[in-house]
Parts: sequence; C-alpha cells; structure tokens
Amino acid sequence: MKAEILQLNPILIPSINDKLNALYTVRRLYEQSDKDAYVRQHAAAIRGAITGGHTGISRALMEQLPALQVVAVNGVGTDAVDLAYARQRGLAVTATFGALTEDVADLAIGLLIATCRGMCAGDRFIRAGQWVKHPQPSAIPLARRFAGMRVGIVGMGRVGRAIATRAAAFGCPIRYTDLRAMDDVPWTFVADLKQLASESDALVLAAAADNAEGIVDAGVLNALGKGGFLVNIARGRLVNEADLVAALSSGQIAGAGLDVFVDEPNVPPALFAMDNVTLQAHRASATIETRTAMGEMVLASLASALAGQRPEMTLTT
Ligand code: 8YV
Repeated sequence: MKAEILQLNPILIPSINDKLNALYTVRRLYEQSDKDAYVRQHAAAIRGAITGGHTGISRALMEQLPALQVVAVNGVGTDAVDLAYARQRGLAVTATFGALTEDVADLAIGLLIATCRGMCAGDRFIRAGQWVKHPQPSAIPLARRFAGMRVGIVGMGRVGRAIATRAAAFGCPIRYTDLRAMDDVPWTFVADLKQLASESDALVLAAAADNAEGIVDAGVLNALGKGGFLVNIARGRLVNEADLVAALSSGQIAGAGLDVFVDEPNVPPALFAMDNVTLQAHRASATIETRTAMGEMVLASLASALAGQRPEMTLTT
C-alpha cells in the first residue's frame, strides 16, 4: 500500500506531481474547502507532509498526525515550522538547501536594479500612453546608478554569498552582518545592523527569520538614509512594515524592492502608489529550473525518511 502524504501547498512542476502520485497517495489539503474535516478524515494514515517555506506547518496540525515521520519543506526557510517540537517527536524536517540559491540571488539584484533605475515605473509610463503625451526627457526623473553602490547584506548564508558575488561583479563594495564573521568570505563584516545600514547605499535582506522579527525598523531605515534602498527576498517579518511604509512615504529612504511581506498575500496598500517601490509576489525561487530541483529534493527527502533513513537535508534528526 502506498504511504499517504498531506500536501499543504501546490507544486507547479507536472513531472514532480506525476512522481508524487506514482509513489504516494497524496492528500491535497490546499484543494479542500473544509480543511479541518479533511484532516480529521485522513489524519491517522498521514506519514509525510509537504509544505512551502512561508506556509510551514502548525504545531497543532503536526499534533493531529500520529503517524507523521517527515515534513518536507519545499523551500529553505523553516521559520514556519516548530523545529523544537519536531525534534522532540523525532520528526525529520527537511528543506531544499542549495536548490534556489542562484535564482533568489538573481531576483535580489534584479529588484535592486529595477528599483534604483525606476524600471517598473518606466514600463507603466509607456503602457499608460504617457510617453507620447510627455515626450520631453524631463517627464521621467533621473534614476540612480547601481554599479559601484555600497551593498550591505544581512545574512551571509548561501543566498547572501550569491548576492555578494553578483554585486561584486558590478563593482560594488560589500559589507555584511550575521551572527558572526565568516572566515571563508572576502567581504567586510559589520556586527551592528544599524552601522551596516549607515555604511550602505543598498541593504539587502537574505537572513533566516527565525529569531529576527522586525530587525529592520525605523532606526535602521534612518541609518540607511535618504539615498538608500532596501531589498527583501527573505521574509517579510524581518522588517517592521509600518516603519518601512513610513520611511518610504516621508522620503527617509530612496526606495525598496520587495518580494516578501508580513501578511502575504496582503501588501500594505500605501506601497501601490509609490514609483520608487518594486513589488514581487514572493517569486524569488519561482523558476522552472529551481522549482524542479526543489521538487526532486522533496521527493528524495520523503523517500529516505519513509524508508527509515535519515534524509540528507534534515534539520531535526
Ligand atoms: C518559496 C521560500 O517561495 O524557500 C523559501 O523559504 O519562501 C520560497 O522559496 C516557497 O517555499 C515555495 O513553496
């Protein structure tokens, strides 16, 4: 008999879904209108769960699944999973480390260039027929140069390093902060986030959000200053969103490129009217290449955990 898997988020790669369906009885929770009833109906048999990094899985749901052996996170952020509880229960919680590094770093640089060069605002200007109406070059304000910007990176993990490598290729001096200095990177460590912001033209967030809620607040944004840009491809809750909206509204910082938000899919409406803000719908890992690689890692993690082995990408076992 096939093992039963509870899937909390859709996977958009057909070949991965085909493999999941061939190997398991997949209970797709995200398709159900009465999720509680569906969980009650299938809970006893569920041996594995698949979820997204942002969605995670609640402790209450894990507690309802007595046969659960593995939670395969289709992402790298495990901040929405109670790892301490999983450890205590001997559940493997796995992630897709390494699969999404390049795409997330690409989007970080893309968001930064799009924001400081006003690319989305320029696109909207043309689509709205404004260029024809206002052909004079002064109709669009001059933008800012990315090459050579002082880039401050918050979180020097895989993604932070990939962002640093890309920015360095644009001639950007790189500083970073993390819990400690890394001896295997050539970039300058700055222990204090506010100091890093004050020494940066662009602050790029690439940190895990587990213990870092609201670290980018009014003080840090003030330190980043009127010429500074914020990019977030990590987690919305690293930022105090009300402080960010206030800093953008008052011109305290120059702009922001944001892929993640505190309460997705809800984005502060005040941002919609700001031409110095570039918005993405949590898309940094959303390429066919990366999502295929992530899906394969999810399959590998499920297979080894359900065979009684320790999955390579486990954080808890
Ligand atoms: C994904 C993410 O969008 O890796 C993460 O932690 O948030 C993203 O890569 C998400 O996990 C897709 O399910």
